[in-house]
Amino acid sequence: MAKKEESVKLLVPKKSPLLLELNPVHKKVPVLVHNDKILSESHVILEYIDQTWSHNPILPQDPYEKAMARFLAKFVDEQILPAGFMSLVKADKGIEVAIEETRELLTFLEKEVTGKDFFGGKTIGFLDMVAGSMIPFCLDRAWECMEIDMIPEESFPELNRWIKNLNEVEIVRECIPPKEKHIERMNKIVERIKSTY
Ligand SMILES: N[C@@H](CCC(=O)N[C@@H](CS)C(=O)NCC(=O)O)C(=O)O
Repeated sequence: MAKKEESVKLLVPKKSPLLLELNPVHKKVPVLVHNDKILSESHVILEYIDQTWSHNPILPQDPYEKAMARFLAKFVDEQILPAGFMSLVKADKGIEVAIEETRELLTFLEKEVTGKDFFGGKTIGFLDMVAGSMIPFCLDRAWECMEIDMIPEESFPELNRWIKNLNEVEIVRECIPPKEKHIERMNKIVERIKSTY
């Protein structure tokens, strides 16, 4: 993807001094360092990659589809993530209500991926990266810790097919932490959040 003389570094470690230096505003990963240029915030990083390596686009080319991919990525971050994680862990309104609310939000994604291999069409794109990293490979592992089958096959056949397709992509498999280890880590995060509220 990158030319030989270019230098690209994607930081994944936790709050190291380097992370604090590179992302003093949010102090969060991911951070992209490309030829000494520093960028944080995952959507911003993906947009930058899309523009920089434009022969290999991540966002759809059609303006409406591009706007919709951005809209749905924002929806995943701003609505599904807090509903699916924080509200279940806090469960102020009761866990069953929080689960139903989360499932209601997931039905929007179920419709969007219907009949497609990926949100991006035949190959993974911007929304697959955002929703994929957040839903099957993050939230679903936290739900598993809580013994919740949030995306049952019978209610979400299309999302399940999409998750299966994602798991078959080699580069995705290479980036995803081993399930058991990841669930162990998510368990600690769930416990930490629960004890904070
Ligand atoms: N809006 C940010 C969120 C980044 C984020 O929440 N990163 C988490 C890891 S997935 C993190 O660094 N958490 C450490 C912390 O909050 O202390 C993005 O999309 O990049």
